[in-house]
Amino acid sequence: MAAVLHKLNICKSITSRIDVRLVSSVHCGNKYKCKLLIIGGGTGGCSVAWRFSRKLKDNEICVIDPAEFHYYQPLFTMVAAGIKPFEQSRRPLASVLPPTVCLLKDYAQEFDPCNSVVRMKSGDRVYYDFPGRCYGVYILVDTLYVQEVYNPQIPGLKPALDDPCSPVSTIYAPEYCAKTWSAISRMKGGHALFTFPGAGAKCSGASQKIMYLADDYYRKKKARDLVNITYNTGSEAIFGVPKYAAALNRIASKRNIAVNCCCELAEVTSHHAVFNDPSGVPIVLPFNLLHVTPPMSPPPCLACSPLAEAGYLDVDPFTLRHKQFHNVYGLGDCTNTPNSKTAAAAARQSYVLEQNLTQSMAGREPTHKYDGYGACALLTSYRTGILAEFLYDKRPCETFPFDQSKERKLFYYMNRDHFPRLYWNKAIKGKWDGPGKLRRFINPLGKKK
Ligand code: UQ1
Repeated sequence: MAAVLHKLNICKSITSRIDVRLVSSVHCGNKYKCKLLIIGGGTGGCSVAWRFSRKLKDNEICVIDPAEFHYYQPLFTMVAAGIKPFEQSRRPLASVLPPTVCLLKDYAQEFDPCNSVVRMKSGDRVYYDFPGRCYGVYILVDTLYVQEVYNPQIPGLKPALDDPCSPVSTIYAPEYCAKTWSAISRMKGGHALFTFPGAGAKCSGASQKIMYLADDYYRKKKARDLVNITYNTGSEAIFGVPKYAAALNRIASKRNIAVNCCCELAEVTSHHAVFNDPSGVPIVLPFNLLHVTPPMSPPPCLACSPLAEAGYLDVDPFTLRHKQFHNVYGLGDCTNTPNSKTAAAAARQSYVLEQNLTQSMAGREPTHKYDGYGACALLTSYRTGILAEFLYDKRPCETFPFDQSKERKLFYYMNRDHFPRLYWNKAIKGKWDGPGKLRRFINPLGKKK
């Protein structure tokens, strides 16, 4: 038994209770059973683990995730702008999960939803079913991985990211965000290119934040005249919500930043980036600094499984229940819900999911509806920011009774100081249902901006 536990590197705080889960250990691997199986300890996974740790008995929840650390990803931009140290962006994964869950440090490899079992890389299996009881079992998958890091698609990009001397970096992976700061602070002049893909990426706000901060950095250094800044996005607009797109276009033009839409990064060479225009014609641009938002996708084990539709976990966009397998729910980055993939979205989804899953566990139909809420606090300089909040239909849904698309100092400080605290203390602990209550309190009449 000790050897088995050692092999799995199970969270130490729960090892005394693990024998409840380990139902057999045979030559083809160990078998575990649980009531709630969570795949991925991201924002959604941790939040749901905490929410159900208050409802289920000890040892009824299993989390599969091989990661050593949990990252607060919005902080990567601040690391890349020299505002915060990298260490503040992460905590050991085991420390941000409830002590009563069983953390299996392994990779989910094969989903078999017909038999309610997930096989892991080690060959061990987790059955999310207790025979003879009717509450069934639920899994959530919570991850969106940066393709270029694990499965390079853009020729030349991965070697450039890995070359410590190249000025190519990304804030979308912990490995490279500190490199962004050294590339920005080292560049003395020339072309600074920032990219965003047409499909398959988290919120586009982060890719712009770092650009506005770089712009401000060069202004402060009195070097802005020596730098050309360009934002090339494969999307049709700078931001998905028209109200904020208009504001961001104004900010970009005021700062002398060129914005090109429908311009997709196709290749990286040592001093040039190749883009495809809408008709597929290559455009070759020189760069002295290249910040890339690599295309992202759910991991292949999910994409190739019966749970996926076009690569993503196929859930109802409102109830978050799987369309076919009703004992499966999903939230976070891996689902095919058409919301912006942000921490704020996952936090709100975790509330809806908790309500619906609780109803399912009681044998009732889920009735709560996720409205697509997402938020992005966009730093626009070292003193200002805007706060985008919106729903599925691209309709703004602002918390404050004033226009949040205007640059304000308040949003800079909230992003720098308040949101990290909200995240670590409330959101991942399943104690934050979104800003709805706050909105009703400070803007009771729902005044339109
Ligand atoms: C939010 O709810 C959230 O989730 C925890 C974030 O991630 C840290 C955010 O960045 C934002 C902006 C929100 C929305 C919260 C308020 C108070 C408007």
